[in-house]
Amino acid sequence: PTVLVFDSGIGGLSIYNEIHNKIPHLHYIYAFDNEMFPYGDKSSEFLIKRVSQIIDTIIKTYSIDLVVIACNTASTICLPSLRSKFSFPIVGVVPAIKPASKITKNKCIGLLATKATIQRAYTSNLIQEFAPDCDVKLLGLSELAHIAENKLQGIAVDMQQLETLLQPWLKLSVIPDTIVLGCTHYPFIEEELKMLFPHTTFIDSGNAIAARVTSLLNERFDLNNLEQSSSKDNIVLSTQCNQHVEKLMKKLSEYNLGK
Ligand code: DGN
Repeated sequence: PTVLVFDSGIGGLSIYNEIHNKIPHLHYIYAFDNEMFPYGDKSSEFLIKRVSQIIDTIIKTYSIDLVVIACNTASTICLPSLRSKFSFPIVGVVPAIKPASKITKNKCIGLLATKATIQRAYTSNLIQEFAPDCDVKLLGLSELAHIAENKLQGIAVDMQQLETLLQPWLKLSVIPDTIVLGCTHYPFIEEELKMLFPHTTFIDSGNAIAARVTSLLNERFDLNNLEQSSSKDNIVLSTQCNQHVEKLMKKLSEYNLGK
C-alpha cells in the first residue's frame, strides 16, 4: 500500500516519522507545498482549492491508498471537501485537545498553533466538545513554523526570540500544565519549548494518527506480511524546486525518504 503524507512544509515529517516507526514497510510519498508555505496566512477558500488540486495532480501519476493531511491548518478546513471528492481514506491532523483534557491536572491547557488554526470554528468546536471544563489558552504564531523549518536545516533556534514569542504565556499567573502542539512543525522545536516550560507536558497528534492509519490500513491489507520495501522506494515531492529543497533532500535521507 502507498500512503501519501502531505503538509505545507517539513512539519508533516513529524507525523510521517510516527507512522513510519509503526509501519516501516509501507510505500510512502511525502509531498509538501513549499511554493505556498506558510499556510497559516492563506484564506480558507484558497486552501480548500489548493490542497485538492495538489492531490489531484499526484494521483495522476501515483496510485494512492490513503492520504494523511499532516497539517492542522489545512485539516481544520479542508477535510469535508476532500472526503467528498476522493474515494480513498483521508486522515486529518487536528489539535490533540481531547488527550490533553484527559491529562491536565490544573485544567489549564495551552493550544499553540498557526493563527489560522486558532481562529477556525473546527478548533473552537473541539474545545467545546472535549475540554468544556478547562481554561484553554490560545496562541497563534506565524513565526514558529519558520523557526522549525530553519532548525531542520541546521539553523539553531534563537532562544531569546522564542521567549519573546511565548511571553503571553510565560507571564500568566497560572501556566498551562499541558501544551498542545497544534501544528505539525512544532514537535521539531519541542526541546526548546520545554526549556521555557519545564513543568509542562507537551502533547502532539503523531501517535494517534499513526494508530488511526494502522487501523484503517488493517481493514484492507495484511500489514504483518508486507514485503520489505527499501527506503529508496519512498519519494518526496515538492511544488517548487529551490535551494531550500536541495538542502532538505540531503536531510530527508535521514528520514528514510529518497529523492
Ligand atoms: N504544519 C502546518 C500545520 O500543522 O498547521 C502549518 C505550517 C504552516 O504552513 N504555517
